[in-house]
Amino acid sequence: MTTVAELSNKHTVQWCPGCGDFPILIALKQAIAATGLNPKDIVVVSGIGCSGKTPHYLNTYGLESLHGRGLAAATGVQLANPKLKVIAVGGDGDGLGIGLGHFIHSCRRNVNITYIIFDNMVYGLTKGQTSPTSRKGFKTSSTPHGAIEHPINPVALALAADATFVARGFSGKLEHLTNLVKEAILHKGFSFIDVLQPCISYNHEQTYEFYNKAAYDLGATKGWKADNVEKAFKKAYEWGEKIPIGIFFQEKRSTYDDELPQDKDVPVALQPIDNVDITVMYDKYL
Ligand SMILES: Cc1ncc(C[n+]2csc(CCOP(=O)(O)OP(=O)(O)O)c2C)c(N)n1
Ligand code: SF4
Repeated sequence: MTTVAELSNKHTVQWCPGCGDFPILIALKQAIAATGLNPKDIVVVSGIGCSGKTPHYLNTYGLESLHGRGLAAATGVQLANPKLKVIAVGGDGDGLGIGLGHFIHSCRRNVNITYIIFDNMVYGLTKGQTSPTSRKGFKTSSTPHGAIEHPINPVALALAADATFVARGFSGKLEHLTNLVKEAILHKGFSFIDVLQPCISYNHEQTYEFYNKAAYDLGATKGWKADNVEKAFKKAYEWGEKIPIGIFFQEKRSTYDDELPQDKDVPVALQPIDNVDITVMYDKYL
């Protein structure tokens, strides 16, 4: 059994004091510990951003890839060795701006990875520009007169792209978030969590106070079942005085690696290569 302490390392965490990234990191550690997974079987892959630093702070395998390419790299790792548990993390700018295509395709392919968006509705690392989830009218250095675009709804987008596990968390509700991450890790297929996360430096609208007032637990709502995509859509658009958090939708479907003939017997990463004569390939292609 892995403990939270064993998942921690000595790297200095470089987030601003009070950043909503901290509770997500704790939730991730607690959830991994609760699943009983061995850290040597886990790979945490990120894009670039404040949130992209997460793999550095965990005692698992990790890869900080390129901005917007976390899911592409994570897919490669998972397909090369489906025995690994791959967790992709990144910001709303990373995953819903430059990386948006990867997000939609990962959902519909049902790649067997967990994907957590640290959704602070702003570009944190580059000092506070408007992101794809910023509210219309949100003033930043890149939109001094207010954002003119309508924001993306990540939960609705994941539902539309046929993800098999779609959830929303809030970094101010640690126990709830830990459970969500644990359920997402245990789900077979693409499990997505949009985590509402205050950026105390560059977003003074979606604060802890804002979410604390509005967030309520969908799972504790009488009669709620996360098995109906139409009902999930309706809930995904509830935003304002009340904001639902929890699992919106979950279903079983074969995963991308289930369908790949190359992965059926021995995964690519585990195939013996000692006796492979690569000079044949050199002669043919070089
Ligand atoms: C290809 C490329 N384009 C742009 C950048 C600059 N860049 C780095 S992080 C970032 C956005 C960060 O915002 P977000 O993804 O929301 O993550 P956060 O920092 O808020 O966690 C940008 C534009 C980059 N590193 N690479
Ligand atoms: S800039 Fe925002 S997201 Fe980045 S570490 Fe600071 S508070 Fe967190």
